[in-house]
Amino acid sequence: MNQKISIIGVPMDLGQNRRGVDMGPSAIRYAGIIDRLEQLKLDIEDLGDIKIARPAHNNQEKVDNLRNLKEVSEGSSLLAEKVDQVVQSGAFPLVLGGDHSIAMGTLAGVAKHYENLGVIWYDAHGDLNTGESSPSGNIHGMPLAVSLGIGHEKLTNILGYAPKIKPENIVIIGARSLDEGERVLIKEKGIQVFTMHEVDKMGMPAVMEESINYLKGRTDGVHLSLDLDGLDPNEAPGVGTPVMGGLSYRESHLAMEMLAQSKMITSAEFVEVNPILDEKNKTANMAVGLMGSLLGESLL
Ligand code: 4U7
Ligand code: MN
Ligand code: MN
Ligand code: MN
Repeated sequence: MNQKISIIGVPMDLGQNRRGVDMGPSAIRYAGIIDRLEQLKLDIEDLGDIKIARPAHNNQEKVDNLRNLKEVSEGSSLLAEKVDQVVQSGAFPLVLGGDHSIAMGTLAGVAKHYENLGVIWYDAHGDLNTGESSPSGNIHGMPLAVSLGIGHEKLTNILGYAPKIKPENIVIIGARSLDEGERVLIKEKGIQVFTMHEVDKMGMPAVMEESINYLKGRTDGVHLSLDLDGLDPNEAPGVGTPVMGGLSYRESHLAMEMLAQSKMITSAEFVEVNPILDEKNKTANMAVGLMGSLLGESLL
């Protein structure tokens, strides 16, 4: 039987304050994700987009330094329910963002089904802030902390349970912009991080090999959360929070192929594609290339 892949779009842009990332799912579909995956003899089902609120108040409302708390929490809850159904049905959820706040919803829906869900967080950032530690109040900088049960109850309690994941089951890859509170949390919780320093020193093959071996022994499923800003902005300019000195497309492509070979990935999301800031849909095209590799494209 062919693996069934269920695609879910999440046009969410309320987890940060640059408009346009809500068009990410459209841009990725336009870049040909469905055809690309159908060529891999996978059974593809597009479930369309989750309905996201469009507040009339210009998105600046903050509660406890959490911008658009209500809308972000509601959007992620709807996503969580959908992802939960997809995993329950035996399909592989492939979530298209939208800003990275949606990872709280994806993880809520997935983690229910595993004792020890592993997470690969491929990102320039740690996304480990809370309302207290965040310099911006943007919830897209918080989903990994939220999934550890750290943060506002409206976020940590999505689907009625917390925490979703354990710190020892996380690997962050590509980090190069960490806030003070995030560094403290990483040390305190013993989270594995391969910053750009380690990637440069060890090379991507060794980073991926170590990450895969680390997660293999301790997890019963692994979610890939890939923020396109993990890539270098020269190659992937269509992101809201670019940080120079990032991962190349080729390194990322290799990383995806190694994950495909490991057969350990059980769900994935590709987030933060912002077509308004992009050049000719380059970043969405890159996302599609990476998804193809992750799902087995270049393997014989
Ligand atoms: B993304 C930031 F301060 N850390 O919290 C913050 F640098 O999902 C950026 O990784 C967060 O794109 C970036 O606002 C969130 C900032
Ligand atoms: Mn990021
Ligand atoms: Mn992120
Ligand atoms: Mn970003």
